[in-house]
Amino acid sequence: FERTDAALSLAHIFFAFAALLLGGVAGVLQGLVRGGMIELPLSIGYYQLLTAHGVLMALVFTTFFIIGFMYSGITKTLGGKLLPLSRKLGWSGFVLMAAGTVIATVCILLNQATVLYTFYAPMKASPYFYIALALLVVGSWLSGFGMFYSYKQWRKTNPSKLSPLFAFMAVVTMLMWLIATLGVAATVLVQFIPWSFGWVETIDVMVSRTLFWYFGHPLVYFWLLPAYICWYVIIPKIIGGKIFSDSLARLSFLLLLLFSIPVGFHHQLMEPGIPSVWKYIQVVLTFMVVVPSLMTAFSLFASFETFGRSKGAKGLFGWVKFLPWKDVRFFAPFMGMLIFIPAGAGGIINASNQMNGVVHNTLWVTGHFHLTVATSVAMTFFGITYWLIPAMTGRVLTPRMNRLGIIQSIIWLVGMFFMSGPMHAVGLLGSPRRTAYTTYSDNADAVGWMPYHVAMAVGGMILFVGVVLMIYNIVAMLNMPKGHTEYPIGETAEAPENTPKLFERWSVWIGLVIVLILIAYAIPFADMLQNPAPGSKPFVTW
Ligand code: HAS
Repeated sequence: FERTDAALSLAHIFFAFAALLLGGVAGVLQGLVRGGMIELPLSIGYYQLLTAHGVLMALVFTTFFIIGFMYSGITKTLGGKLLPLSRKLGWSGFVLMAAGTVIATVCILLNQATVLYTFYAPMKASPYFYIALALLVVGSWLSGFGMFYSYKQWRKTNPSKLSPLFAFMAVVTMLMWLIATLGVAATVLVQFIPWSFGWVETIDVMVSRTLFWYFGHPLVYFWLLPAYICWYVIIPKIIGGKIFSDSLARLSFLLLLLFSIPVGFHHQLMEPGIPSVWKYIQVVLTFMVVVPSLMTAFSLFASFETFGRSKGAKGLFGWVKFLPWKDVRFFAPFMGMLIFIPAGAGGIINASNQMNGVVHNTLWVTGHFHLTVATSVAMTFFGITYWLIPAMTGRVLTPRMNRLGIIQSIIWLVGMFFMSGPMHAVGLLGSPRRTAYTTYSDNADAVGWMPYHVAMAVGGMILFVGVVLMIYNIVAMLNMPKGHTEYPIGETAEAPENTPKLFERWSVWIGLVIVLILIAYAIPFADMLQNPAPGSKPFVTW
């Protein structure tokens, strides 16, 4: 890697981990407050901390890490050097996103944006918070354009070749992000900014929630897809095996692109104002988006098993013992995969209309996303960090750092077990999410929830140790001995030439995404614009 290219990715990664640290402090404190274990000084509020925790960890840590990681992979696989325009776009994106993060964080710390990370109307923040969010989104678009540009130029100079799998997957991820963020950009620019400046008096809550969730569900796949890039492309190389199938990997990403957007209503199943038939259609599409994840599970099992058998493994699970358990680059992401099995099952429960009635707005949902994004995705990102930083800084991971990495991963797993387990259980007992410490005037049920909340807080403290150790490890990695660290990119078992050319006909895939979005959203959204919720004025009349 050239220094300037490495600097771009590293800037993103370091910024991401700074956000993780700040978000972690806010996270552990809000957990202790909720469990009734501490009271906050200086009139700092529970919801203020919860907002800081959600925004910094779920939105900032992820976005910065993902862009830094994908830029590094684009550089590596598309010629080893970034094109000047891509580099410029990458840095401009970084500056805008960093500015947005700083402004948003200041607003939250000043208690001017205590609206949680979903910033649902009619909770109102300072207009500067929404402007900051817009900067974050526009910055990420610039980075996306930088990646598209590199990919397009590569294809121009290699017209007959199939693009590298990593680059293809990064393009799908950023395409999905671009299409999805149009929803959040629309609600921020057209609704929240004018309303928070006082230029208009009211805000249509139903429209804003719908635009938010049009973005909000693909947002979770924006977190997941880079983890899948690691699982598909990087992990086979680390274990010494091969990618099971290039076509299957590409097809699963294309299916994720198609089905991850037109499903936002599964977050709104309990909301009035959306006719059941549209909820039903989007639930069906939600079950479609599960398919590429099942394909991913199949492909991973196939990669592991093929590798194990090539080493002489026998029996159904004999291959397990041939995996490199002592290598943190494998161990951390693998634990993420393992946890994704129950995490994904939880998602399928959420998506089922009747069961959603049981779990919606309870701590179960918080448990679900601490397994998905905060375990499967975060642990994969940690695993990536243990080779990405050495590869970018020209250093080699020492056995001691490797051990510390494994210890950090185990701490994370134990912390999540204590936190996410009780969240799921107490959610089923009815404990609501996003609620400060209360016993509801010593109501017996609410008092019964308290031991679970204390267990969650204990989990939060263990996780905080995990965050601190991760930060220590990152700093320590900068002082490791100089040397070459491989950027692990796997090879496919079968010749990638067999992959259908259709997979890179973007007009077809973008066209299909638009059709699916129109089927799922056009009529209910137009209906919403004309027939507002009671108390709201029509958004438009025609
Ligand atoms: Fe979700 C709520 C449905 C996946 C994140 N989700 C949330 C929220 C977040 C979130 C943040 O339908 C809360 C939003 C808020 O604040 O209100 N979710 C799903 C479904 C899936 C799903 C159907 N979610 C995710 C992922 C996330 C994420 C991924 C982050 C990264 N989710 C919902 C619904 C709600 C929801 C409702 C709304 C709830 C409500 O009422 O508010 C699916 O995509 C899951 C599919 C996954 C699988 C698992 C495949 C397993 C694999 C691993 C293989 C392992 C190997 C290793 C190979 C089918 C790929 C094994 C080795 C051995 C040795 C055994």
